[in-house]
Amino acid sequence: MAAKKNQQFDPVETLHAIEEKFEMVQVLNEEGEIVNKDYDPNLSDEQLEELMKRMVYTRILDQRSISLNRQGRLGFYAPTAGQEASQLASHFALEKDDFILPGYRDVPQLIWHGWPLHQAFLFSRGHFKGNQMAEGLNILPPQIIIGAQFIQAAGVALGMQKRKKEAVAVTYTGDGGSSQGDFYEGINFAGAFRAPAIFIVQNNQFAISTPRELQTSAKTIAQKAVSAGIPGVLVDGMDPLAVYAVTRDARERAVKGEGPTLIETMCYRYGPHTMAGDDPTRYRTSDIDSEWEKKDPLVRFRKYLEAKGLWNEEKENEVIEKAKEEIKAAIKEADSTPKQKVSDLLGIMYEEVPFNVQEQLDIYKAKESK
Ligand SMILES: Cc1ncc(C[n+]2csc(CCOP(=O)(O)OP(=O)(O)O)c2C)c(N)n1
Ligand SMILES: [Mg+2]
Repeated sequence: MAAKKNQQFDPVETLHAIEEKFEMVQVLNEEGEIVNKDYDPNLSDEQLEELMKRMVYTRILDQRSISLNRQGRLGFYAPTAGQEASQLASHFALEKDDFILPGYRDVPQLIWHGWPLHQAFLFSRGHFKGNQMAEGLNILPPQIIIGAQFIQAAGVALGMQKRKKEAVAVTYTGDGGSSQGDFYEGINFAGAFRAPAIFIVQNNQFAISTPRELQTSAKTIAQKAVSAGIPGVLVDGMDPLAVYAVTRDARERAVKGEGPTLIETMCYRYGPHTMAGDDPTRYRTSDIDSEWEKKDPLVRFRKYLEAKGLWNEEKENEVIEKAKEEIKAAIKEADSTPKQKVSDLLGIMYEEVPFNVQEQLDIYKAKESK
């Protein structure tokens, strides 16, 4: 073997050494058994049951949203099945004062943070009322521009730091989002200021049809944290206990003033990218689908809770019925919301309406009153 140019430092070896360090954190295996006691967040029985309820509810919400979309009763919708642990167990580690900056697939976290379901439906329909958040509800509407929320999260976190709030800004994007410039700017800026932010990349293996392997040479997305000088964690995103544990740790560090964390949740979306005509069979095989279905977060958590005597069919059916009823009531409420007018859109943009917008507003109001 040829002598190395520099015996002190081998960049290729260093890269491999760093990459090897990013092992995936798992607490609950596919059989629903605890495999890493040290990382077990030791949730109470009530908490375990609550988290299961939220995951079951959200799976039903996803199924109903897909049907409602097919019936033409919803507009934009990005399916969530497969990502329940990644979404809901990370959210479960947060507090009400924490601020969420979601991507378009992150409706479930917003619902559990307090976004009324009928508003989520109005958002899907492009109705302005879907985007008007109640005072004290610390969320932004789902972001459509990939990765943009990472920069905003750095800003929100910095604001919290300046106001000495004991809270964090939490943002979500996908594996594709981590290829955007905004991703790097966001984590770097938050790192530089030690801002209390948690950056979550839900690596569901595809950015629409582009597989993860074609998006970056990096072995993991979590290791990108190293370039920003912040901690990065790779976690089994189909394992609710592991996702909860790493998010809670990240939150603890953030509120202690130790700065942001990047979390990569390894997961999968079972459905299409959105309901706007994507056909996953053109870029994924059914073998890959079934490999991931074996890792299903609901199945493994159900097994775990059943073994503890905390879950059964009756409880599951109760949640399903409740979800169906609430979804029905919410869609009714969305249906009874007056249709939006052009004057509504112009009227909500400014605290003090500029004269040129006022002119247009008057024209539209006159038209609409006819
Ligand atoms: C800046 C920007 N570029 C491109 C798009 C089009 N687009 C919408 S979703 C998407 C893929 C995103 O994939 P990923 O970040 O992995 O999230 P996932 O949909 O898998 O949850 C793209 C490229 C966009 N919305 N914004
Ligand atoms: Mg993706």
